[in-house]
Amino acid sequence: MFTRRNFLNRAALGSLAAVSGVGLSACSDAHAKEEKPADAVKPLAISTWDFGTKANEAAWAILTTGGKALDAVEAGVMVIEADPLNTSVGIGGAPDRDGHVTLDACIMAPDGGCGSVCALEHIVHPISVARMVMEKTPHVILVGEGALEFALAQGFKKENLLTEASRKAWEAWKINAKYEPKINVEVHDTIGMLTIDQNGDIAGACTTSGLAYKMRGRVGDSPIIGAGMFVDNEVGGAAATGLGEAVLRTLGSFLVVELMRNGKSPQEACEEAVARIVKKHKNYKDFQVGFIAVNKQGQTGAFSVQPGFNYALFANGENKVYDAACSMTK
Ligand code: SD4
Repeated sequence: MFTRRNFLNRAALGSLAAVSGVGLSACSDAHAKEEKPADAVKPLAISTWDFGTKANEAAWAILTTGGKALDAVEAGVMVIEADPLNTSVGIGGAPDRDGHVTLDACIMAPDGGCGSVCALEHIVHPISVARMVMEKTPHVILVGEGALEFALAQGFKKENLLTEASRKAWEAWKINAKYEPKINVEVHDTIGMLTIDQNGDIAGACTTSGLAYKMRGRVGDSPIIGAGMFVDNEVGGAAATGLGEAVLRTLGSFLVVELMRNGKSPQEACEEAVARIVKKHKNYKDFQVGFIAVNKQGQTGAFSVQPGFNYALFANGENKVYDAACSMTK
């Protein structure tokens, strides 16, 4: 069982391993591959991080009763958006350095339709606004005030997303006001999710409050179609978590899907995308990026730069957390 505490401990171990040059077994062997259920299953839900199990449960309820991948993926990530204790998604998300909680989200349907909101404030469920951008406008992305106006016009309620706990943490951060993204800890916990329904159709979603104490107006990879998430229903889907700037520079999720289109397995594709990021970033040891992927056959993959990334897979009726293999073992 991978609890949050375990996970943070693993992250700490990972840093130790990095310093001492000792590799972590969870990282150097493909632990996940050995324990994962057999491939080619549907329906299926896969989400970034251990809290993804809760999202998977909500998605599973829809998928197993004949629901669509798109409805399942939206319902899944909404569970995490509504959790005030999760400090990196939806309500309770860490604010920017000026104290505004600004949310990024995108969604993609099996027919290639997609919608996104960037830097949306005051709305608990940016993923649902992104879906409405897809379904009710001729556009793909709405940002900031325009996205808020659209959401309010669609009947979403304006709410305060800065919880007391997040406000206190921000006040404490302001004392030194250092912006130092840390590997794996709460500042890096987006939910990216992919679902396959009983028809074999694939949908994806990604939602986050972005990097804690980011500059006002900063948008990460998560709401950018192809960066934080991408689905091609003929091939598969991918989603990213971690330092958005590194994912944006390589258009990571699109890259994973294109690699699968060209014959790589989801696991190989995630590994290659991480290798690209490592190659293009001299400072790769200072940040985390992780990918999850699924292909049309229901095979899954996950890989990250650093130790400590895990993901939740609901397949064959079992909802479990797996450690992802990773690039850095020293
Ligand atoms: C971002 N990718 O805004 C997001 C943050 C994240 O896990 O994924 N954290 O850069």
